[in-house]
Amino acid sequence: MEKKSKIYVAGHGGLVGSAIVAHLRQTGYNNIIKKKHSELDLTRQEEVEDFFKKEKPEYVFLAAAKVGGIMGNNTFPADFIFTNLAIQTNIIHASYLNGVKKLLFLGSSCIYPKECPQPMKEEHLLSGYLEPTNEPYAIAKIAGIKMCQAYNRQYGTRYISLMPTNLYGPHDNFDLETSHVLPALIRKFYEAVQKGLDEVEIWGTGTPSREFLYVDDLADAALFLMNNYDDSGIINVGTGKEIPIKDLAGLIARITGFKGCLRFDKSRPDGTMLKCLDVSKINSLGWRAATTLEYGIKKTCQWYRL
Ligand code: GFB
Repeated sequence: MEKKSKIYVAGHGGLVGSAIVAHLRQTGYNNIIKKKHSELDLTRQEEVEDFFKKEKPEYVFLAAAKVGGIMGNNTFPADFIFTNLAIQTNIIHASYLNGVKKLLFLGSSCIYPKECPQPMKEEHLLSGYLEPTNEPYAIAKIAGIKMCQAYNRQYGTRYISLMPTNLYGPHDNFDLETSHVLPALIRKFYEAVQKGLDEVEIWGTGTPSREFLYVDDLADAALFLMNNYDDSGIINVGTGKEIPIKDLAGLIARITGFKGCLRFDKSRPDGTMLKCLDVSKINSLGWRAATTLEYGIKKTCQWYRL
Protein backbone atom coordinates (compact mmCIF):
# COMPACT_ATOMS: atom_id res chain seq x y z
CA MET A 1 0.00 0.00 0.00
CA GLU A 2 1.07 3.57 -0.76
CA LYS A 3 0.50 6.24 1.90
CA LYS A 4 -2.11 7.85 -0.36
CA SER A 5 -3.85 4.56 -1.26
CA LYS A 6 -7.61 4.56 -0.76
CA ILE A 7 -8.33 2.13 2.07
CA TYR A 8 -11.72 0.86 3.25
CA VAL A 9 -11.90 -0.52 6.81
CA ALA A 10 -15.14 -2.47 7.10
CA GLY A 11 -16.18 -2.55 10.76
CA HIS A 12 -14.09 0.54 11.63
CA GLY A 13 -15.91 1.12 14.94
CA GLY A 14 -15.42 -2.29 16.51
CA LEU A 15 -12.60 -3.78 18.57
CA VAL A 16 -10.46 -4.75 15.57
CA GLY A 17 -11.57 -2.10 13.08
CA SER A 18 -10.88 0.83 15.41
CA ALA A 19 -7.40 -0.52 16.17
CA ILE A 20 -6.66 -0.95 12.46
CA VAL A 21 -7.82 2.63 11.68
CA ALA A 22 -5.69 4.03 14.52
CA HIS A 23 -2.64 2.05 13.41
CA LEU A 24 -3.06 3.07 9.77
CA ARG A 25 -3.20 6.73 10.80
CA GLN A 26 -0.18 6.41 13.12
CA THR A 27 1.72 4.85 10.20
CA GLY A 28 0.86 7.67 7.77
CA TYR A 29 -2.09 6.17 5.86
CA ASN A 30 -4.84 8.79 5.95
CA ASN A 31 -6.95 8.12 2.87
CA ILE A 32 -9.33 5.90 4.86
CA ILE A 33 -13.01 5.32 4.10
CA LYS A 34 -15.30 4.47 7.03
CA LYS A 35 -19.08 3.90 6.93
CA LYS A 36 -21.26 3.64 10.02
CA HIS A 37 -23.80 0.78 10.21
CA SER A 38 -26.59 3.39 9.96
CA GLU A 39 -25.09 4.61 6.65
CA LEU A 40 -24.36 1.22 5.08
CA ASP A 41 -25.94 -2.15 5.91
CA LEU A 42 -23.24 -4.63 4.94
CA THR A 43 -25.76 -7.48 4.90
CA ARG A 44 -27.55 -5.86 1.91
CA GLN A 45 -25.78 -6.81 -1.35
CA GLU A 46 -27.09 -3.91 -3.46
CA GLU A 47 -26.07 -1.32 -0.86
CA VAL A 48 -22.57 -2.80 -0.65
CA GLU A 49 -22.13 -2.95 -4.43
CA ASP A 50 -23.36 0.64 -4.85
CA PHE A 51 -20.91 1.75 -2.13
CA PHE A 52 -17.94 0.01 -3.78
CA LYS A 53 -18.90 1.34 -7.24
CA LYS A 54 -19.02 4.89 -5.85
CA GLU A 55 -15.96 4.83 -3.58
CA LYS A 56 -13.63 2.43 -5.51
CA PRO A 57 -11.36 1.53 -2.57
CA GLU A 58 -7.95 0.10 -3.53
CA TYR A 59 -7.40 -1.90 -0.31
CA VAL A 60 -9.96 -3.48 2.04
CA PHE A 61 -9.57 -4.62 5.65
CA LEU A 62 -12.62 -6.86 6.23
CA ALA A 63 -12.94 -6.41 10.00
CA ALA A 64 -16.75 -6.19 10.03
CA ALA A 65 -18.38 -9.24 11.64
CA LYS A 66 -20.88 -10.34 14.22
CA VAL A 67 -18.68 -11.58 17.07
CA GLY A 68 -19.27 -12.77 20.61
CA GLY A 69 -18.20 -15.11 23.36
CA ILE A 70 -19.26 -18.64 24.10
CA MET A 71 -22.79 -17.73 25.33
CA GLY A 72 -23.44 -15.21 22.55
CA ASN A 73 -22.55 -17.81 19.94
CA ASN A 74 -24.47 -20.55 21.68
CA THR A 75 -27.61 -18.44 22.09
CA PHE A 76 -27.82 -16.78 18.66
CA PRO A 77 -26.40 -19.31 16.14
CA ALA A 78 -28.65 -18.16 13.27
CA ASP A 79 -27.60 -14.52 13.72
CA PHE A 80 -23.93 -15.48 13.75
CA ILE A 81 -24.03 -17.61 10.59
CA PHE A 82 -26.35 -15.33 8.58
CA THR A 83 -24.73 -12.01 9.42
CA ASN A 84 -21.15 -13.17 8.93
CA LEU A 85 -21.88 -15.02 5.68
CA ALA A 86 -23.82 -12.02 4.32
CA ILE A 87 -21.23 -9.39 5.25
CA GLN A 88 -18.18 -11.25 3.96
CA THR A 89 -19.89 -12.52 0.79
CA ASN A 90 -21.06 -9.02 -0.15
CA ILE A 91 -17.70 -7.38 0.52
CA ILE A 92 -15.55 -10.03 -1.15
CA HIS A 93 -17.75 -10.08 -4.29
CA ALA A 94 -18.04 -6.28 -4.48
CA SER A 95 -14.24 -6.07 -4.12
CA TYR A 96 -13.89 -8.36 -7.15
CA LEU A 97 -16.47 -6.45 -9.22
CA ASN A 98 -14.65 -3.15 -8.51
CA GLY A 99 -11.04 -4.22 -8.93
CA VAL A 100 -9.86 -3.92 -5.31
CA LYS A 101 -6.07 -4.44 -5.39
CA LYS A 102 -5.89 -6.44 -2.14
CA LEU A 103 -8.26 -7.52 0.62
CA LEU A 104 -7.47 -8.85 4.10
CA PHE A 105 -10.11 -11.19 5.57
CA LEU A 106 -10.22 -11.72 9.33
CA GLY A 107 -11.06 -15.29 10.40
CA SER A 108 -10.86 -16.73 13.91
CA SER A 109 -9.04 -19.45 15.84
CA CYS A 110 -12.38 -21.24 16.30
CA ILE A 111 -12.08 -22.53 12.71
CA TYR A 112 -9.79 -25.28 14.05
CA PRO A 113 -11.15 -28.61 15.37
CA LYS A 114 -12.30 -28.97 18.97
CA GLU A 115 -9.77 -31.78 19.48
CA CYS A 116 -6.87 -30.19 17.63
CA PRO A 117 -3.18 -30.93 18.20
CA GLN A 118 -1.68 -28.03 20.14
CA PRO A 119 -0.41 -25.55 19.21
CA MET A 120 -2.85 -25.38 16.28
CA LYS A 121 -1.19 -25.14 12.86
CA GLU A 122 -2.70 -23.71 9.66
CA GLU A 123 -2.75 -27.19 8.10
CA HIS A 124 -5.08 -28.46 10.85
CA LEU A 125 -8.03 -26.62 9.24
CA LEU A 126 -10.92 -29.05 8.47
CA SER A 127 -9.08 -31.99 10.05
CA GLY A 128 -11.80 -32.68 12.66
CA TYR A 129 -15.16 -31.74 14.16
CA LEU A 130 -15.67 -28.16 15.30
CA GLU A 131 -16.54 -26.91 18.82
CA PRO A 132 -20.40 -27.06 18.95
CA THR A 133 -20.84 -23.80 20.91
CA ASN A 134 -19.53 -21.70 18.00
CA GLU A 135 -19.78 -24.03 14.98
CA PRO A 136 -22.11 -21.72 12.95
CA TYR A 137 -19.67 -18.83 13.35
CA ALA A 138 -16.71 -21.09 12.53
CA ILE A 139 -18.45 -22.43 9.41
CA ALA A 140 -19.11 -18.85 8.26
CA LYS A 141 -15.45 -17.92 8.77
CA ILE A 142 -14.26 -21.07 6.96
CA ALA A 143 -16.58 -20.17 4.07
CA GLY A 144 -14.95 -16.72 3.95
CA ILE A 145 -11.48 -18.28 3.76
CA LYS A 146 -12.58 -20.62 0.97
CA MET A 147 -14.27 -17.77 -0.92
CA CYS A 148 -11.08 -15.69 -0.84
CA GLN A 149 -9.07 -18.69 -2.08
CA ALA A 150 -11.62 -19.48 -4.84
CA TYR A 151 -11.62 -15.86 -6.11
CA ASN A 152 -7.80 -15.84 -6.07
CA ARG A 153 -7.74 -19.05 -8.13
CA GLN A 154 -10.49 -18.13 -10.65
CA TYR A 155 -10.02 -14.36 -10.97
CA GLY A 156 -6.40 -13.82 -9.91
CA THR A 157 -7.41 -11.61 -6.97
CA ARG A 158 -5.13 -11.01 -3.95
CA TYR A 159 -7.34 -11.80 -0.97
CA ILE A 160 -5.42 -12.94 2.14
CA SER A 161 -6.85 -14.57 5.28
CA LEU A 162 -5.54 -13.84 8.77
CA MET A 163 -6.55 -16.15 11.69
CA PRO A 164 -6.37 -14.26 15.00
CA THR A 165 -6.47 -15.89 18.42
CA ASN A 166 -8.81 -14.55 21.13
CA LEU A 167 -8.52 -10.75 20.99
CA TYR A 168 -9.03 -8.11 23.67
CA GLY A 169 -8.47 -4.40 24.24
CA PRO A 170 -10.19 -0.98 24.08
CA HIS A 171 -13.61 -0.81 22.30
CA ASP A 172 -14.29 -4.44 23.23
CA ASN A 173 -17.80 -5.64 24.11
CA PHE A 174 -18.24 -5.71 27.92
CA ASP A 175 -21.80 -7.07 28.01
CA LEU A 176 -21.79 -9.86 30.60
CA GLU A 177 -23.87 -12.30 28.53
CA THR A 178 -22.50 -11.86 24.99
CA SER A 179 -18.87 -10.81 25.52
CA HIS A 180 -15.65 -12.82 25.58
CA VAL A 181 -14.12 -13.92 28.87
CA LEU A 182 -11.44 -11.27 29.32
CA PRO A 183 -13.64 -8.15 29.10
CA ALA A 184 -16.36 -9.92 31.11
CA LEU A 185 -13.93 -10.62 33.97
CA ILE A 186 -12.60 -7.04 33.95
CA ARG A 187 -16.15 -5.76 34.36
CA LYS A 188 -17.10 -8.39 37.00
CA PHE A 189 -14.07 -7.69 39.17
CA TYR A 190 -14.40 -3.89 38.99
CA GLU A 191 -18.09 -4.08 39.86
CA ALA A 192 -17.31 -6.45 42.77
CA VAL A 193 -14.71 -3.99 44.12
CA GLN A 194 -17.12 -1.07 43.76
CA LYS A 195 -19.95 -2.96 45.52
CA GLY A 196 -17.66 -4.49 48.14
CA LEU A 197 -18.56 -8.05 47.09
CA ASP A 198 -16.32 -10.86 48.29
CA GLU A 199 -17.12 -13.34 45.48
CA VAL A 200 -17.01 -13.25 41.67
CA GLU A 201 -18.63 -15.87 39.43
CA ILE A 202 -16.46 -17.52 36.80
CA TRP A 203 -18.20 -19.58 34.11
CA GLY A 204 -17.34 -23.26 33.66
CA THR A 205 -14.58 -25.08 35.56
CA GLY A 206 -11.79 -22.55 34.98
CA THR A 207 -9.62 -25.34 33.57
CA PRO A 208 -9.80 -24.47 29.82
CA SER A 209 -6.82 -22.56 28.48
CA ARG A 210 -6.91 -19.65 26.05
CA GLU A 211 -4.40 -17.49 24.21
CA PHE A 212 -4.98 -13.73 24.23
CA LEU A 213 -3.63 -11.16 21.78
CA TYR A 214 -3.86 -7.42 22.47
CA VAL A 215 -5.80 -5.80 19.63
CA ASP A 216 -3.11 -3.22 18.77
CA ASP A 217 -0.76 -6.13 18.02
CA LEU A 218 -3.44 -7.61 15.74
CA ALA A 219 -3.72 -4.28 13.92
CA ASP A 220 0.06 -4.19 13.49
CA ALA A 221 0.01 -7.76 12.11
CA ALA A 222 -2.82 -6.89 9.69
CA LEU A 223 -0.87 -3.94 8.25
CA PHE A 224 2.31 -6.04 8.14
CA LEU A 225 0.55 -8.83 6.21
CA MET A 226 -1.25 -6.44 3.84
CA ASN A 227 2.18 -5.13 2.85
CA ASN A 228 4.23 -8.34 3.03
CA TYR A 229 2.05 -11.43 2.47
CA ASP A 230 0.48 -12.54 -0.82
CA ASP A 231 -0.13 -16.25 -0.29
CA SER A 232 -3.66 -17.72 -0.49
CA GLY A 233 -2.99 -19.94 2.53
CA ILE A 234 -4.33 -18.87 5.93
CA ILE A 235 -1.89 -17.44 8.49
CA ASN A 236 -2.23 -17.56 12.29
CA VAL A 237 -1.70 -14.43 14.39
CA GLY A 238 -1.19 -14.73 18.14
CA THR A 239 1.30 -14.80 20.99
CA GLY A 240 1.77 -18.59 21.02
CA LYS A 241 1.27 -18.48 24.81
CA GLU A 242 -1.82 -19.75 26.67
CA ILE A 243 -3.19 -19.30 30.19
CA PRO A 244 -5.80 -21.34 32.12
CA ILE A 245 -9.00 -19.34 32.71
CA LYS A 246 -8.64 -19.65 36.49
CA ASP A 247 -5.13 -18.10 36.28
CA LEU A 248 -6.45 -15.36 34.00
CA ALA A 249 -9.10 -14.63 36.64
CA GLY A 250 -6.38 -14.44 39.30
CA LEU A 251 -4.35 -12.03 37.19
CA ILE A 252 -7.33 -9.72 36.50
CA ALA A 253 -8.35 -9.88 40.18
CA ARG A 254 -4.88 -8.70 41.17
CA ILE A 255 -4.83 -5.88 38.58
CA THR A 256 -8.33 -4.65 39.54
CA GLY A 257 -7.64 -4.91 43.29
CA PHE A 258 -10.25 -7.60 43.98
CA LYS A 259 -9.39 -9.51 47.15
CA GLY A 260 -12.33 -11.93 47.39
CA CYS A 261 -12.79 -15.49 46.14
CA LEU A 262 -13.86 -17.07 42.83
CA ARG A 263 -17.00 -19.20 42.44
CA PHE A 264 -17.08 -21.53 39.43
CA ASP A 265 -20.51 -21.92 37.79
CA LYS A 266 -20.34 -25.34 36.18
CA SER A 267 -23.77 -24.87 34.57
CA ARG A 268 -21.99 -22.65 32.05
CA PRO A 269 -20.04 -24.33 29.18
CA ASP A 270 -16.26 -24.64 29.10
CA GLY A 271 -16.18 -24.89 25.28
CA THR A 272 -12.88 -25.97 23.74
CA MET A 273 -10.45 -27.04 26.45
CA LEU A 274 -7.26 -25.95 24.70
CA LYS A 275 -6.90 -23.16 22.12
CA CYS A 276 -3.37 -21.99 21.34
CA LEU A 277 -2.11 -21.07 17.87
CA ASP A 278 1.17 -22.10 16.30
CA VAL A 279 2.58 -18.72 15.20
CA SER A 280 5.82 -19.96 13.63
CA LYS A 281 4.60 -19.07 10.10
CA ILE A 282 4.08 -15.34 10.84
CA ASN A 283 7.15 -15.29 13.11
CA SER A 284 9.23 -16.62 10.19
CA LEU A 285 8.03 -13.63 8.12
CA GLY A 286 9.48 -11.31 10.78
CA TRP A 287 6.43 -10.44 12.87
CA ARG A 288 5.77 -11.25 16.51
CA ALA A 289 3.40 -9.92 19.19
CA ALA A 290 4.88 -7.17 21.36
CA THR A 291 2.34 -6.70 24.19
CA THR A 292 2.43 -8.84 27.34
CA LEU A 293 -0.89 -10.06 28.75
CA GLU A 294 -0.46 -8.11 32.00
CA TYR A 295 0.33 -4.84 30.18
CA GLY A 296 -2.54 -5.35 27.71
CA ILE A 297 -5.01 -6.00 30.53
CA LYS A 298 -3.84 -2.85 32.35
CA LYS A 299 -4.32 -0.78 29.15
CA THR A 300 -7.78 -2.29 28.66
CA CYS A 301 -8.71 -1.55 32.29
CA GLN A 302 -7.61 2.08 31.85
CA TRP A 303 -9.85 2.40 28.78
CA TYR A 304 -12.76 0.64 30.49
CA ARG A 305 -12.62 2.97 33.50
CA LEU A 306 -12.60 6.17 31.41
O1 GFB B 1 -14.10 -16.02 25.66
P1 GFB B 1 -15.18 -17.04 25.65
O2 GFB B 1 -16.59 -16.58 25.80
O3 GFB B 1 -15.13 -17.80 24.23
O4 GFB B 1 -14.90 -18.17 26.77
P2 GFB B 1 -14.26 -19.00 23.65
C1 GFB B 1 -13.61 -18.62 27.04
C2 GFB B 1 -13.65 -19.48 28.29
O5 GFB B 1 -13.82 -18.59 29.43
C3 GFB B 1 -14.82 -20.48 28.37
C4 GFB B 1 -14.82 -19.11 30.28
O6 GFB B 1 -14.32 -21.68 28.92
C5 GFB B 1 -15.79 -19.80 29.33
O7 GFB B 1 -16.59 -20.73 30.05
N1 GFB B 1 -15.43 -18.04 31.08
C6 GFB B 1 -15.33 -17.91 32.42
C7 GFB B 1 -16.17 -17.02 30.62
N2 GFB B 1 -16.02 -16.85 32.86
C8 GFB B 1 -16.55 -16.26 31.74
C9 GFB B 1 -17.37 -15.10 31.56
O8 GFB B 1 -17.76 -14.40 32.52
N3 GFB B 1 -17.69 -14.79 30.28
C10 GFB B 1 -17.27 -15.54 29.22
N4 GFB B 1 -17.63 -15.15 27.97
N5 GFB B 1 -16.51 -16.68 29.35
C11 GFB B 1 -14.81 -17.87 21.38
C12 GFB B 1 -15.88 -18.05 20.34
O9 GFB B 1 -14.82 -19.05 22.17
O10 GFB B 1 -13.53 -17.76 20.80
C13 GFB B 1 -15.84 -16.90 19.37
O11 GFB B 1 -17.15 -18.13 20.97
C14 GFB B 1 -14.44 -16.69 18.83
O12 GFB B 1 -16.70 -17.16 18.30
C15 GFB B 1 -13.43 -16.61 19.94
O13 GFB B 1 -14.12 -17.73 17.99
C16 GFB B 1 -12.03 -16.51 19.36
O14 GFB B 1 -12.82 -18.63 23.63
O15 GFB B 1 -14.65 -20.29 24.28
